[in-house]
Amino acid sequence: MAMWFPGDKATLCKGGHDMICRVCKAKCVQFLDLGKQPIANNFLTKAQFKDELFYDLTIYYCPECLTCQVGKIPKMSEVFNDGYSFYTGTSEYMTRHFEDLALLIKDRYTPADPEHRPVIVEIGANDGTFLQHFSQDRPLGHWLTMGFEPSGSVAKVAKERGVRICETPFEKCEFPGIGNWPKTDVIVSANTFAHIPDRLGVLKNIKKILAADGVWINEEPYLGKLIERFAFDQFYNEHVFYTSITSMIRTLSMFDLYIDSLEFIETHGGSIRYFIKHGAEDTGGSLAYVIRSLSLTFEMYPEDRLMTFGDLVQTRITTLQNEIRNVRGPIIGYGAPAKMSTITNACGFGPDVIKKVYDTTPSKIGKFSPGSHIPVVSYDGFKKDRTKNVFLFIWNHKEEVMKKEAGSKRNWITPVINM
Ligand code: DWN
Ligand code: SAH
Ligand code: ZN
Repeated sequence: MAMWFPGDKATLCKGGHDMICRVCKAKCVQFLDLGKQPIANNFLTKAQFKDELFYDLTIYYCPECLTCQVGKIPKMSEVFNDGYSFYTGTSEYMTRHFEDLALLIKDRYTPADPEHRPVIVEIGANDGTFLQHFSQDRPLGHWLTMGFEPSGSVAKVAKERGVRICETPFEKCEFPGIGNWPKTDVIVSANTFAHIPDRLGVLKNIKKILAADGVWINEEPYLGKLIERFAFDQFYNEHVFYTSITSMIRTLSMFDLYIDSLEFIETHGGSIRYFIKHGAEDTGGSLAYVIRSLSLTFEMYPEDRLMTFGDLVQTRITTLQNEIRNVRGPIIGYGAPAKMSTITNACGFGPDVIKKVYDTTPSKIGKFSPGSHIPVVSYDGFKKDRTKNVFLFIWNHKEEVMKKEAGSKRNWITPVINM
């Protein structure tokens, strides 16, 4: 049975040394406990309430490689399967983002030698929003492609879009198990490297298939932005790792990989796009200098900062509970992302607090949010619903939402700050 008692589950428990780093095997230190949480993307029917799985959502950092990571997590097959409910294509902004990335790859990485057929692999291809630009009837159709996607629900949509999919988890694939897979010119992973507990397995396979002069483009939310915005809703079971530039440098160097360049991007609440290559950075190079300086400026004293951050998140939860308590009149939700699971369960917001949440994903509509059991209803009814107070769970899509809802007079409530 779900528990909705504010504060009950968000008790502070710090300083434990009972977890081994998934990257470098050092002892990790806990800096945040977000209590019992359900599987974040597991939107469920009423009949499924009684069998719902909960786990303890605790967040650690590693004092050696500085990688932040969750403690215990459910089995991968309980998370990424035929019922997986996040579809990249639900956001127009993200759809354009991935189209732009395909164009960037075309411009920068089309081989000079017309005889060489370029090869691209995507890890976490989801519904094919990105790789569809490389399917046969498209201008980039001459690229040889493979998308790795273990979640059957989204893989099906990718295949319907003409994308070649391998449903084996990337790190488990035995190359050349999928035929004599050639060396890969470009590997793309967006919001996926941080999802795979066997980080070393991923890196091992990347080393195996990446061409000597190939590039691995990896995008993921940036820990620095998460801290700045108090975006504690980014903590949930799917997000196993929370990366800083420093931790990325240390992890990659274990595999003789390095960050050739990086870009700060706006997606998913503030992310970094890393361009990673074989070898070691040129420590005398100007770019390496900039990257090191960035990590030193933003990521100094990570231990102190993370412990303090853990405390501040607890305060933030209390503030959010008070803010919601003081709202006059009913509240409805906008968007039902995985992040809503962490917020509603950490703050104790059930349907008594947020009556329902409007969303565009067909497989979520008619179901209930994990743990907090708020009904998810079709976005089609949103405009007719005159409720003034709207909790914007998809704050990371604010620009897109505000464009869509321009002119609608609402009191928008966002859970993050410093936007
Ligand atoms: O890392 C991850 C990112 C890439 O996507 C995954 N672990 C899971 C997922 O995170 P999320 O669920 O927090 O994603 P979003 O993109 O913040 O939320 C998507 C949800 O919002 C979907 O259910 C669709 C819905 N939506 C909507 O109802 N109206 C989205 C948009 C843009 C809208 O206008
Ligand atoms: N790249 C997309 C999807 C991100 S969600 C985007 O940025 O929108 C994470 C995706 O990674 C899910 O579709 C999930 O099924 C997939 N995934 C999870 N574990 C994986 C693994 N071990 N190998 C490959 N893909 C994986
Ligand atoms: Zn470590």
